[in-house]
Amino acid sequence: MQIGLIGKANVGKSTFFSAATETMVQSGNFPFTTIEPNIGVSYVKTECACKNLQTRCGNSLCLEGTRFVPIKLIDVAGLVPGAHEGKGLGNQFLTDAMQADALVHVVDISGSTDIHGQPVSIGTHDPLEDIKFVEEEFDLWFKQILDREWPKLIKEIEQKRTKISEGLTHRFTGLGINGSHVDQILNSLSLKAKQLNEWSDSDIMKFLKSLRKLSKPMLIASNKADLCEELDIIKKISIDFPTIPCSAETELLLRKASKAGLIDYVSGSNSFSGKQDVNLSDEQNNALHLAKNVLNKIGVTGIQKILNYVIFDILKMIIVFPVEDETKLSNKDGQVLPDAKLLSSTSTAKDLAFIIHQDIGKGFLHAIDAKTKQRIGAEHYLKNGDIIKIVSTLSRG
Ligand SMILES: Nc1nc2c(ncn2[C@@H]2O[C@H](COP(=O)(O)OP(=O)(O)OP(=O)(O)O)[C@@H](O)[C@H]2O)c(=O)[nH]1
Ligand SMILES: [Mg+2]
Repeated sequence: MQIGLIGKANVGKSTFFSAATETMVQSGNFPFTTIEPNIGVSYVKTECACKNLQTRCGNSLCLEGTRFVPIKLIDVAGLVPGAHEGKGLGNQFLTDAMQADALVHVVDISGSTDIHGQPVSIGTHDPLEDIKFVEEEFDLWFKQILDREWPKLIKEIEQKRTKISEGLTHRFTGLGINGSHVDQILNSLSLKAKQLNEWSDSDIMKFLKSLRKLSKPMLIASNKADLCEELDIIKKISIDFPTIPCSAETELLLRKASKAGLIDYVSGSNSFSGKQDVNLSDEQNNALHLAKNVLNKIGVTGIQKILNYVIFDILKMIIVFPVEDETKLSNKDGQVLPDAKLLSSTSTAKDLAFIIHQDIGKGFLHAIDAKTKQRIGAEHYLKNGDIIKIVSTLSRG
């Protein structure tokens, strides 16, 4: 699973990335600090299956029954109006972003960055403008790709060398779009039976917009919320766009302080605590005081909430714990709940087998639900929190 961080220049994408991945990348209060994409590992936070057991599993990614499951995060260059035509850093940005399964659009909600990414006074830029222009850049870029191919596509269909759905899919496969996305949109817009040369401009734009929304669902990260006097703007945005307020800078500060052993803080918490035996400098005290004020204002820093929302609420993924020994809930080495897999909510036992290993999938016999001890078949749908043993002719080891 990969989540892409996108948005105008200088809104805090790299700060979000550094905070979420604990990998320091360059950030700065000027546009185009990032040119090449940064790729790193972050985590979504969920309940570990050991929460209901007598003892904790002891996995290094489990903290007292809270499990951290890895996901990939990609931080790309900032976008300017006209990027689809190559302005700013051009449309390489768009190609990089399209490698993701979902997008987090980072917006400076405090209105202190203008459309070109230059710092301006708080509240002087309307963040809604950014949301609209970024979506438009994607749509215009999709349109450009399709326009280029349109005459060829019409010819292929006329000569019966391809069908509408196949031909369209082919034009977008490099962008992580598949036949099922295209089919769903053609059906929902009743375009399947309409000849391509009869499609109006409005049909084309509706198709492309819907295709983008379905294949790259987007959440707005209302960043720099710490700078806002009041948060009414977020309510306004949330009427039309799903959004979560956040302060990437505060999350980064808390993670650094926690890593340095100055405070106890778990990402996603609404508080942190100082350590008794640690003396803080005035500067550190001030910074932590400011961080406390931010948490009082927005509840949590929002970084963890955003990643969790994308994975569980937007992409509707589930977590399943594969084990090799269904009584000890362990692998062959005795590690309890050794792995937590992120799966789509329509995954079956056999899908899990293939995700563990191609050979395990090919030799799938049946599976065992370790909680109920019941045998389950290949087509059995898995649910969140399941602990599953796969029985396969080709089981490893
Ligand atoms: N107050 C505040 N400042 C922030 C926050 N997040 C980032 N910043 C600041 O905003 C500026 C830009 O941050 P970056 O992370 O470099 O922004 P970016 O979107 O990656 O910028 P480009 O790579 O140039 O597109 C830096 O000065 C950050 O310290 C936040 O939550 N609150
Ligand atoms: Mg950056």
